[in-house]
Amino acid sequence: MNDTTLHSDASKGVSRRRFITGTGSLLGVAALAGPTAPVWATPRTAAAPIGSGAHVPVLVVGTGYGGSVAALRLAQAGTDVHMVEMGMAWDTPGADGKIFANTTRPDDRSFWLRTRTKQPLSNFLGFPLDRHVNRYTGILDAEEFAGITVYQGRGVGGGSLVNGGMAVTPKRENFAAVLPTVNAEEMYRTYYPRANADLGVSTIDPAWFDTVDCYQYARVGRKHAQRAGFPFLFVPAVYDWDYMEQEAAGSVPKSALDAEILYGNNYGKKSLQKTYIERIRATGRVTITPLHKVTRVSPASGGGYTVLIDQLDTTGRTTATKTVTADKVFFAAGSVGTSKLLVGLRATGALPLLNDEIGKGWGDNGNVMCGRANHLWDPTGKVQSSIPTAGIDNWDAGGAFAEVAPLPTGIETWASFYLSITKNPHRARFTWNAAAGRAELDWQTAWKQPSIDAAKTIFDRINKKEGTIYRTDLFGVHKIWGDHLTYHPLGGAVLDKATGNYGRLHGYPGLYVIDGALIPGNTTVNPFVTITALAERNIERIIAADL
Ligand code: FAE
Repeated sequence: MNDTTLHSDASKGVSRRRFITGTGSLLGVAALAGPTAPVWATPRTAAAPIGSGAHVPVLVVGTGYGGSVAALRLAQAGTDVHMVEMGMAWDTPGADGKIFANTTRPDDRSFWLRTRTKQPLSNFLGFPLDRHVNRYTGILDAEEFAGITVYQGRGVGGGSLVNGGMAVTPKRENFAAVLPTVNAEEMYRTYYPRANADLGVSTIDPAWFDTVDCYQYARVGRKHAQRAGFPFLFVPAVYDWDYMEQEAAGSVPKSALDAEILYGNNYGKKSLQKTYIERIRATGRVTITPLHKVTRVSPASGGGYTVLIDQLDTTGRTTATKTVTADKVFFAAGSVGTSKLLVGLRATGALPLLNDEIGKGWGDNGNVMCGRANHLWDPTGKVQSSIPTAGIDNWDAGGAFAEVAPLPTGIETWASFYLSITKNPHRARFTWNAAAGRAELDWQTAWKQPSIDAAKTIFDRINKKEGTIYRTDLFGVHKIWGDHLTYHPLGGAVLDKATGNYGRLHGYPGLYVIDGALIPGNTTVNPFVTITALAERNIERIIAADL
């Protein structure tokens, strides 16, 4: 089915407005309603939030993948660690009984300090989907820079709270191009297996995949890929598949099968809260302070570092500023968070010896999205699991790896939807704007063209083979490509350039980068397994040599 037939369907009784409202919408068609009353509880704070004047052996900035690996291994090695996280704890159900909001019904919990949602899929059938929300320290940050919106998770668990859980190890032959100074043999023998095991990565049972309604969309994606001659693969994930089978059987509360993804997942996904952070808590050596944002790190007169931390309330207002000292500081604020902090600290004189590589080498992992309009005889299913399991690999021939993504609207859309990771050569740089007092990124929207070209090597061929066309209603009016965003920010403090070969920042013993900022802009696949594996490699060396 193409757009024309969709519209003519609408004219045959299902009005366009009713059709859209019926979608419920991933797509936030709740947009048609006004703001909802708050449905969440006051977030808990840490049992013992960090206090002004405290001295800690190790302070970790951020609680995503890099930060969680560092904290766990340091604690296991006998070091006390304090983790500081600007987002909320996400451990308290709201009045609706759920910790996290549903993707189809965004509320104040959904976005970081916005008064209007900014959903990645901004439109459906030409209707804009965004809606008013109250400003709140919600879970998904849509951070806007000049040429790109960068989506990031906010809260204890970082991006693991909001991501699709696709846990992909890059092909070994591609790894050398990503991180040429890292010993690939060691990574594939030790650190990738460790990361996969400790993240709880596994692959769907292919027999179940072949029969269950909620993966019809992925089976259609497989059929189209294979008929066009592309290699299809199952993509591993961090979801509890037994739980999903029970969801499908109707015996447990639904999560993946209730369209939960972008704003958190209430049950089956193994976010860091259920893996690394659970083990971190079990060590008894780590304190986690949410709703606290690190703003400055500078050498302390008696050795170590002075760290300034703003305590935030849930409107994002600073309610106190704390000063602590730490012997060692790990920057794990994510590619954007770490890069912004470091360029600011260098420019404002807090850490003037940081080198000229700080802020450079930032990329979007070549992310670009698109939808295809299928024929009427190729439905993709009303109920779609929010956890993708299928990929189309055309990296070697066309520079694109596409995931067959869900469009869990609750009604049949006849749409196939894809997020492609592509070989995009462009790299941007963070710089400090002294007048505005903030870091800026010089990415240009036009730099997505190589990504579009790469994605077209897959989807032009599939469309030709199937006699189908691209959807033009998902990212605006008559706009095919979702080329304004990324889910996968990488780089800004690149390994062996801004840091040594294990993440030590030049000029400042005891300061480390241990997150996605180390990776130079692209991983050839979804990034969190590589971020975790690299952090495992680096922290092992740092513990052995520096502690
Ligand atoms: P990250 O997980 O972003 O953690 C950084 C933490 O630091 C965050 O919790 C911040 O709130 C916190 N922070 C930042 N600044 C400060 C500060 N100044 N003070 C205190 N705290 C601070 O970093 N990747 C995949 O591999 N597979 C997927 O399926 C996938 N899907 C995605 C879907 C979405 C919608 C999004 C947004 C991302 C997705 N990703 C996916 C990307 C993945 O989540 C991301 O690469 C990692 O989370 C990055 O890990 P880091 O440890 O670098």
